[in-house]
Amino acid sequence: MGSTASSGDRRGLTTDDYVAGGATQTAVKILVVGHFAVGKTTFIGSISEIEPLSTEETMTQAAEAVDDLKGVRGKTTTTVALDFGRLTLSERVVLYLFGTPGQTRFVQMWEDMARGALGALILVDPERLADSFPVIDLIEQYGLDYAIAVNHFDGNPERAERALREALDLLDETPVVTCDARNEQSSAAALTTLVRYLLDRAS
Ligand SMILES: Nc1nc2c(ncn2[C@@H]2O[C@H](COP(=O)(O)OP(=O)(O)OP(=O)(O)O)[C@@H](O)[C@H]2O)c(=O)[nH]1
Ligand SMILES: [Mg+2]
Repeated sequence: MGSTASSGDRRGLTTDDYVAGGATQTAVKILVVGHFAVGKTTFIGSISEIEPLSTEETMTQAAEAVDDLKGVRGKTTTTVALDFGRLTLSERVVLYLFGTPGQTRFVQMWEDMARGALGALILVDPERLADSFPVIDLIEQYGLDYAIAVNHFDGNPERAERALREALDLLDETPVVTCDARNEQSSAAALTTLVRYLLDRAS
């Protein structure tokens, strides 16, 4: 779990650039989404300054038939409702992170989750790119701006960003960052990139 945020702009953002005059703190809702087993729970767990709410359940044999465990070593649980965490990005910007289950059978939850969100960080496993298509489609359908965080799993070869952009059919302006969801700094850097992008677009 991430450490408690200290005051000041420890993520390198300057507060006054991003918060309307007079406001002391702005709460920003961000979705952390991605296909099954891409690292959503790990990501929120690595960065949340509060004990993350997690709804992990042991995977059943029934789930094994539908959830593709190929390439996912030693995974025994899956998120059945949502992950929730909080990150104070700067003195005045607080992110509320909602991790949505990756399996398409949970898609009805997305409607509620997407409401009021400023944008989404889409976690992508470069070895399972096709699994990200429906996730990206959904986020676009809800009209949310997003950045891509390529979660680098051990032993996977590096992928050229250009090839990945083409494979995912991304707009040139869509930010793509690599991250290790287990690492607080790395996860924070991905979120900072997303928030900068969202705020630039909003201004
Ligand atoms: N090497 C490596 N392993 C990771 C990384 N992120 C997650 N993992 C591992 O990948 C597995 C799946 O991670 P989860 O965080 O459960 O993935 P999830 O997207 O929440 O999965 P669901 O909720 O079931 O869809 C776990 O065993 C993690 O320890 C990463 O950045 N690098
Ligand atoms: Mg999960």
